[in-house]
Amino acid sequence: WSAPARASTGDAVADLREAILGKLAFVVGKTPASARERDWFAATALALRDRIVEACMAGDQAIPNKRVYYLSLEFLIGRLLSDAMNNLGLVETTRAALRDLGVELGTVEGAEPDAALGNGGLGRLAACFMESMASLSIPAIGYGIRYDHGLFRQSLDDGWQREAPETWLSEGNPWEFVRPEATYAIGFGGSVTMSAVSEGVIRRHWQPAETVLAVAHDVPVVGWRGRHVNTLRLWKAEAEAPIELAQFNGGDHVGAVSGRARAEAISRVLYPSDSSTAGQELRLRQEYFFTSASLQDLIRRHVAERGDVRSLHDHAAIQLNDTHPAIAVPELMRLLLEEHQLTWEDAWHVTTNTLNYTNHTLLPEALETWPVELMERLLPRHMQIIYLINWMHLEEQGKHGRHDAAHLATVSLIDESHGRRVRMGHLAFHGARRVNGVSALHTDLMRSTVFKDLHALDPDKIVNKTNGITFRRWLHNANPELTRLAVEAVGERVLDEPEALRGLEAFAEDTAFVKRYAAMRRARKEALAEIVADRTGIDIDPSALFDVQIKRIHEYKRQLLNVIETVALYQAIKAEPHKDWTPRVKIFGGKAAPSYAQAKLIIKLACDVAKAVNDDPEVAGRLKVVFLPNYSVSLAEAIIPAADLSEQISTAGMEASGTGNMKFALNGALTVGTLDGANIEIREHVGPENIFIFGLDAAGVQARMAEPSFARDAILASPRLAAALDMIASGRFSPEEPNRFRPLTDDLRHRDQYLLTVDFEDYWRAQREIDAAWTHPAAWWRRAILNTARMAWFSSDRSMREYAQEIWRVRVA
Ligand code: DL6
Repeated sequence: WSAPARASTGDAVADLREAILGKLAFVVGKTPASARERDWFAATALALRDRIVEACMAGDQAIPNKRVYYLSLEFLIGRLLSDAMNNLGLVETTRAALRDLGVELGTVEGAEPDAALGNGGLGRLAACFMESMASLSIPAIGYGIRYDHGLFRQSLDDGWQREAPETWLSEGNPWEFVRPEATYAIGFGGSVTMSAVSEGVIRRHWQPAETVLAVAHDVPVVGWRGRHVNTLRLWKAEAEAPIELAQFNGGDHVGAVSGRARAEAISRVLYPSDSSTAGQELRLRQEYFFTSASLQDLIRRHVAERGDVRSLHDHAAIQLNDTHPAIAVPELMRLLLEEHQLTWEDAWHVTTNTLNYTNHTLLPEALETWPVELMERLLPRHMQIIYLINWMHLEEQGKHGRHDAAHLATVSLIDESHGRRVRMGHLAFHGARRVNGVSALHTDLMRSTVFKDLHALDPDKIVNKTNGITFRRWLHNANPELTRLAVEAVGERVLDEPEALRGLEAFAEDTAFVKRYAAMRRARKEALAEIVADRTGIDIDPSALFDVQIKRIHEYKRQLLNVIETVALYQAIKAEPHKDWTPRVKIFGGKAAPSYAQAKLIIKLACDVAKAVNDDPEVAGRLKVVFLPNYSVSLAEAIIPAADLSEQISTAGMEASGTGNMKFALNGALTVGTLDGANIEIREHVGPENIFIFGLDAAGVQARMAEPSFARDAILASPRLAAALDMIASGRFSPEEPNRFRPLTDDLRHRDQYLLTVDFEDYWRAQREIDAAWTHPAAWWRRAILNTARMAWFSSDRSMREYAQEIWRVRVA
């Protein structure tokens, strides 16, 4: 959808056309006749980047009173062309300019590689927040890593996930500006020496053994209607000495560049882990590398603008996106103490009034801890600072009469229970002014579980900030047809004020509107069917119910529950082939961490079930199963507007928030979900009659887990579940390797950590309720429209306003 801010006048089109041609000739070095789609993309992006720079320079050049610095190891930004065109109000102008040149905008958009600099929710949230901050004119800089290779490319080899490197930078990145003047030295290893400054005052100096350079690469982020432009500054690692010439001249050609390879390895690849710790030394190097570069950069800016580093907290709010940048606590202390000679008290005051921390998971396996031995080796000065912070923290407990060893062990920044490890969550918590969870339930669980004791010491520190999504990307760009409908129904202000979507409620039973809404969905389903046929060879019927689960593959997200329900449905259809079954297409997509064997086996099971079901003529026209390979942001943009049903079925208490759930509901898919994460708030907003909730809630999960034989009891109580498990375990879907799926079925029978067996029957019930609801189109569409109408609160503009007011204390225009 193109914002009407700039009309697509002949002049505007001609200007842009000339600008694109100029870039094509003088930057890309091609003629229109020789240009490939990718060249047209580069030329168009460069022409639009000029417009963004113009918008930036036309904007307020005054030094803002306070800036937000968003530190994130991941920014899952996807493609940027449609964002830029949309926010500049230049979609139609660009389309017309390219058409004049004989080029289709769609093919140019398709030639942009996804910048997959993130794994999933956490990274995509950072991207949405950057866009919202620019749209709200909140002065902000995002800091991250410019990975040469983003999240791996997934292919399916007979249903087995294969990983290949992703190469988004292979032809350069037209959006970025390299800023060699913003280069910082980042140290590793070495030793700490002491020197007496005056009597009783000792200064410590870190002498790193190794230094790597961080070089800034800036990507402009333009806000809605081009009103404000922020920067995403991504650091690339470079060696101080690109080559050891003497070594090279001595004949050691490979050894001469090995230092360079070691330095550059830091920004080479995104770690593909999600909701589990990476636990590698290189990962800690990445974390420290980008955190240190970002802190040095923002301090340099602050000192240049304000002179005195002591006022940093008045003019800077730093948000730590999860614990990945938690090393910021000792690093900011070190910089203030050693580079700026602050006293410990002053440095601690500035640090704890500047830093804030967002927690994104309570799963124990995902909470970062680093071995003390590794920290001492890689960051010896930081480890000393952490010891001192911890000593003062524990002393403080004593002053409040808390001497008991058990209490001190739980609040300590060092976990001594299995080897000595630094608890990065505790470190971030202690060094932050505010700590937030990402949905109401998640924040409550933070207070009552992982951070219970720290919370008791400082009850105002934890606040909730429920996640959001940018509607510019997830409604306007991803679903221009629905956006157009909304504009026609409730007016153009819906583009600026998501609350205006509520006006759609009045149309939920308007036959003409409903017809157009349904036609919109049908068109998107036809488009998705083409993609599915193209990528998998499977034909799906757009008139069937499209039931979609797209997200990282993880046991707690319970794709396996969905696959087992598919098997049970398959058996039920075969048992009663003449019954009037609601035709369904089950669509799966998502990547498994390369080392996560169980998750990869779930993908294989989904693919094997798909093969058996799709080949069985007895269920033809009732059930189809698809696993779409290489799930990505741009694939999500194609899938979400085509979905009728959104699967949000994690074990209650385990999904911190979810944001896919919001994208689907905004686009009018009905949710089948548990009372987990933001599903609970979605239910409050869309109304319980417009969402299908099933299963245990978080308290129920905890209670049930305590029962020793819950899985066996649940399987005994559900012949349907038992039969589905037996069918999988029997090798029916893997005749060439009958025991292939035993690791999955055995785990469910004996452990079932995520309570699939317990929730299965209620999930089955909810699914049959959905089957029945699908047979009443008017009521279905009413619910769908009410979902779209009531999702305004989940705009990331709302999230960002709340952060600005309650965490950062930054004024929003
Ligand atoms: O807050 C963004 C996103 C949530 O919506 C998901 O529920 C949550 O799983 C995800 N967390 C992670 C955790 N990774 N680490 N660390 O990605 O955050």
